[in-house]
Amino acid sequence: MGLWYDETFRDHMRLGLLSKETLFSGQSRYQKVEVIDTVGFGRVLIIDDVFMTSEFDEFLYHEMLTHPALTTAPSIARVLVIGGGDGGTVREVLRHPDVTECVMVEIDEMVVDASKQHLPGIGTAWDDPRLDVRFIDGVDYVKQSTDAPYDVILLDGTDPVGPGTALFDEGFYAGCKRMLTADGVMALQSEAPLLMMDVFVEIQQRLRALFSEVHPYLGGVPLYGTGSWSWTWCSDTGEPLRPIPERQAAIVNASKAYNEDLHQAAFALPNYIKRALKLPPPT
Ligand code: SPD
Repeated sequence: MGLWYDETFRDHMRLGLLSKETLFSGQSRYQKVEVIDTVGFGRVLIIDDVFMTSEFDEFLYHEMLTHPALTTAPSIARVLVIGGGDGGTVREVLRHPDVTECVMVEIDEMVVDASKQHLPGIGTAWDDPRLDVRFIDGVDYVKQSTDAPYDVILLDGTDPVGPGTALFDEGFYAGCKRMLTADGVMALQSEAPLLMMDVFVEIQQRLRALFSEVHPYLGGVPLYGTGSWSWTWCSDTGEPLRPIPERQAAIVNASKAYNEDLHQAAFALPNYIKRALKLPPPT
């Protein structure tokens, strides 16, 4: 009989996974990093007691963080990923043949090392020559870097608690915008609207202060509290519902979740979210 491993959400709700074995447990200078093998979700990466990704449902998260942005940005030659130490997001980015360079900025080398060793099915693109992994602080990078701006930026961080908080503040988002081309697209994970409405709305407000186009979109990720997850598409030009058909065609057949219909449907918002964001009511 295994042990139950629980994540507690907002002190009133838990998600428990039956664990077979702990494969890795370490404390980096930033956070506690664990990989467990579970009965139902396969191997699971846990950071500071929060479920980050699982072999069972990671595609639902990584495909939806990546492809709405990479199928709509005018150019996708240069892509920056901040966070994403398990490798799932860069794997999806590098499926796009038009990407020539993908820089991944991850603060914690232990997350990448543990993922390479114990989650090889998630990070399948580590050896892609287009990938440049840098173990530096993403906050400093976007505020200080003299690198050329990127066509697409993807933010794949943890939750806004502890060290992850810095990846949700205005200064960080402004730094990301500084590192984005004028017609570039940024997409980020923006938490569970139902469970974390206050956080979700605050993220939208901060992004709206910087970008003229800010569009949250939704999908299911069973590993995360309530299973209902959001990401947000931001840009100063264009809009998210006009994907480039050739870009979609290049990836849809081998995607587990993402397709043309899901792209459109994901941006449809339920009334409780429209009201919270003061968007026009449904007609
Ligand atoms: N509540 C957990 C949210 C985690 C979001 N990031 C996951 C990283 C997967 N690459």
